[in-house]
Amino acid sequence: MGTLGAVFRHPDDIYPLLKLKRAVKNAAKQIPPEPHWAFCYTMLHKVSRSFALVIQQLDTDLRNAVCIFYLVLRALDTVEDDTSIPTEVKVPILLAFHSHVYDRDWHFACGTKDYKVLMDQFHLVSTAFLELGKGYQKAIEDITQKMGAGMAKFICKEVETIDDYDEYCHYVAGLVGLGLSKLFYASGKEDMAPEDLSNSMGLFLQKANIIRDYLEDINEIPKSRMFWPREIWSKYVNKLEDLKYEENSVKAVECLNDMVTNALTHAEDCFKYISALKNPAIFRFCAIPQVMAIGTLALCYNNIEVFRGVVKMRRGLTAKVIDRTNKMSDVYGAFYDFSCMLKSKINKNDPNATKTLSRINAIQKTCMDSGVLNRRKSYIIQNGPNYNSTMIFLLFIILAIIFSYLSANRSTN
Ligand code: IN0
Repeated sequence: MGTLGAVFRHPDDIYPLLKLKRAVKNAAKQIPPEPHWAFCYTMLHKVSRSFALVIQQLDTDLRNAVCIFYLVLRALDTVEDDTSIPTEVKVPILLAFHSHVYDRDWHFACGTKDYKVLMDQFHLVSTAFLELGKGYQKAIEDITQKMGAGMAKFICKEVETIDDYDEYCHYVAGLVGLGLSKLFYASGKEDMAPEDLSNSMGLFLQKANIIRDYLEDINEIPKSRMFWPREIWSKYVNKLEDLKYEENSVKAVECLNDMVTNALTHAEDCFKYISALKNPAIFRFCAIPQVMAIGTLALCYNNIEVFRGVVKMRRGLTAKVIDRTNKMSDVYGAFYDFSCMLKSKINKNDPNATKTLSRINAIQKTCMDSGVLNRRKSYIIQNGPNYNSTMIFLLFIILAIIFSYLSANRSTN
């Protein structure tokens, strides 16, 4: 279904989509004048479209630190992801990456498209990094060192057990949570969050990504990337790649549901982390990706399309999440809605149905016990368009025609 089709099916996406478009346009105008900062913010917008907007809403000092942290991590990721770099070249780079950020002359060409530009111009990221406060620099260096070492460890090691899976996700995402908590603390705006909660924030996001990206990762050329743990997939197939073949559809969906059930264990730590945040901009920055993650898990659950193509939340729904995630009641509301959607897809014959149901019930209980689940606009997709919203959509079209007619007349007079 194309973008226009999606908009017709969900006319109430229009307003948040327009708002998001306007925010993207405004953000483009706010790019700083200094060439190294201009490069960093332009790059940030290229590699993470909607997330960059949320970063942009943080106060200047912290915003610069998060922007650089994000780009350093993306660069490290580009080295890890580039399957054409031989292991004996890759490992030393990963291990020393934390010191390269201090070196304006360091350079390593790899990656493709925007990531190639990021790597080619990495000296501009280093220049900006060196202008950050020492507390921010130390936090970024420390996390980059630990993450590089963790990535190097997993270059030659497969994700066998669920413990390995949690360990790998800790290196590539849990540490990001720890690093961000350090940056928030260094900004003086937040208390230091407990390490286990910061870790869970990253694990919840990364597990949703790993589930969603199965096909892209398995089809990676020249070599598949495999992050689903053998301990889970071996209950269903002999080889991880077998999940993508049509004859294994039933087993594939059961395995997928097992993976989603595993990811759900982190949701409650995420509530604890987010509910302790005090600064509204930091709150949105942390809460929006988590709401997107539960939305992605709900969309992927029991969905064979994960093994056939790209399963992504529609742009309009992303725009709604960005527009509506402002306080804790919005987070509980969104988690409640998306877990209802997931719950409605549980098939009692699924081998993990009971476990999934009990995790969803626990999440819903926390949302209800919060006492703040209020009357709100639901995220759950209705069958067929909402006619109230259709009327608004039609009215909008009529107003747009009148408006363009009036402005055309004004310019001819
Ligand atoms: C992130 C995380 C992120 C944000 C806020 C709090 C976090 C706490 C712990 C761990 C990570 C946290 O969010 C981004 C979101 C993102 O980039 N979204 C993309 C969409 C997409 O599909 O890629 C976008 O374009 O909008 C995130 O996914 N990661 C990330 C990386 C660096 C930083 Cl500083 C924060 C990546 C990952 C691997 C999940 C940690």
